[in-house]
Formats: sequence, C-alpha cells, structure tokens
Amino acid sequence: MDTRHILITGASSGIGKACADLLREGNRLSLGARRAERLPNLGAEGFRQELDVTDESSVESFLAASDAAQGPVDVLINNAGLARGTEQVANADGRAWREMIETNVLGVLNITRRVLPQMLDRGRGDIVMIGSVAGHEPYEGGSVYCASKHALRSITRAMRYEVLGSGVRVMSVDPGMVETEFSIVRFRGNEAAAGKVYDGTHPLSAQDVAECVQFAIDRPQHVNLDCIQIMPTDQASAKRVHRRDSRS
Ligand code: NDP
Ligand code: 8X3
Repeated sequence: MDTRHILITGASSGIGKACADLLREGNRLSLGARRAERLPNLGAEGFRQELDVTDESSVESFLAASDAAQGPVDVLINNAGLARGTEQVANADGRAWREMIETNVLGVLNITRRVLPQMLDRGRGDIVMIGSVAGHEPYEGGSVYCASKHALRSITRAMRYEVLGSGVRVMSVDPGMVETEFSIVRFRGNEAAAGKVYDGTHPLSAQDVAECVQFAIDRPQHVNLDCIQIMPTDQASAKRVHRRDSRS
C-alpha cells in the first residue's frame, strides 16, 4: 500500500473534522473522538472509533484496532483539545484546569508515546501538533489554556531534537481565531457568549487550518515545516482583533 495511514484525534468537530474531509481522498484515515457517533463516516476505506485521549486504556484499544485495520500510522494529527472557561486564576475552577492539562498536554503525550516508536523503527512518519496563538502569548482569563499550549510548543520543540536524524518529522500548525465549536465548549454551552467572540470580524475557518496541515505533510521528505502560524487578517495578536460592526 502506498497510501498514507493518517490518524486524526478530535475528528468529530471543527479542525479535526475539516482535516478528515480534506485528507480522506487518497489516504487511509483513522478518526477518533469521544462522540464517536459524530465522526465522519468514511465507509469501508476508513476506521473510526471512540477515543478519549486522556484515558490510557482508550488510547490503547483505539491504537490496537486502528493498527489492525490500517497498519502502522504514517501521519499523526494531534488535534484533540479544548479551553474550558475564561475565569482568572483568582476565581477559577480546578476541574477545568485539570481537564485542559489532561487533554491538551497529557492527551497528546499519551497518544504520541504509543505511535512514535513505530515511526522511529520505520525511519519515517509525521507528527503534526495543532498548537495555538495561545502557545505564543498568554492572555488574562486564559492562563491555563495558554500554559497548556505553551507546554505543547515546548514538547514539540523537544521532540524535534529527540527525533533528529531518524527521518521522523515533527510539525506544528498554530492558529489564531477559528470559528468552530471551540468557543461553545469554552463558554460551557452558552452559544450567545460564544458567538460574540466572532462578532464583526472574519475568523479563520476550520478548512483554512486543515489546508495548512495538508501543505505541511505534503512537503518533500527533506522539508520539515517546524511551525506554521496562521491568523485571520482581522487578528494581529490573541487580543488585538479588528471588528467592523461589533454588536457587543
Ligand atoms: P472543536 O471544539 O470544534 O473540536 C475539538 C475536538 O477535540 C472535538 O472533535 C472533540 O471531540 C475533541 N476532543 C476534546 N477532548 C477530547 C478527548 N479527551 N479525547 C478525544 N477527543 C477530544 O474545536 P477546534 O476544532 O477549534 O479545536 C481543535 C484544536 O484546535 C484544539 O486543540 C484547539 O485548542 C485548537 N485551536 C483552536 C482554535 C480556535 O479558535 N478554534 C485556535 C487555535 C487552536 P469530542 O468532544 O467528541 O471528544
Ligand atoms: C484558540 C485561540 O485566541 O482563543 O487557541 O486562544 S485563542
């Protein structure tokens, strides 16, 4: 088989789902998320199964089944992630802190640790992290989400050093504001508050980000796109956003 086996975490929504839609043609996909019923149906060509990246036994059973169905992973897209809440440290919720660290940091490590050894043995493989502008600059009300994405950036860099000379590529796509379910999750289901994030501005679409992922993994083997930072034209930093007709 000369098609690639691409594993996408968090493929039930947003950027992960857009990656699945864009990359399904000509590749063998494995898709995971907790809401398995929302994973795109790829028919006989693809593999999909419930996956909770924070749960080591879920990661283990997902990878055992996807390996049996599709063979070793050629490309791992570490996309599953979330922000929960906008509270400042003085009045934040410790469960939300744990959820963000367990998903955005430990979740990525759980799955990467299982996939990377096979890539090293085979002398090839791509790992793409979905980072964030929040991994480059902290902002108030986002201390732990930003810390999780800063941690991810450090892990990505350290891994780049660790795999140097092996043929494995480690890349990161770090977007600014993307209109997905991200803000609905962050505002705990309050769709009105989530909608205000995008009021009067033109955010990125999930497909804009997926296209960067596709570009990165389609470069020739000797090219490693270490970090692609992508922002809406209307956004110059995490909190500096141009709004035309803000209703907020
Ligand atoms: P969405 O909320 O639309 O998608 C998040 C995805 O992550 C869902 O498919 C969700 O699936 C999955 N997920 C969350 N927790 C887990 C878990 N424990 N195990 C497996 N899957 C999980 O948001 P986005 O598409 O925007 O977010 C994708 C990534 O992009 C995240 O890492 C986010 O931090 C990052 N990002 C987003 C930006 C934005 O503005 N939207 C900007 C910069 C980065 P399910 O709930 O079914 O498990
Ligand atoms: C999501 C983008 O600006 O909300 O990572 O941190 S932001």
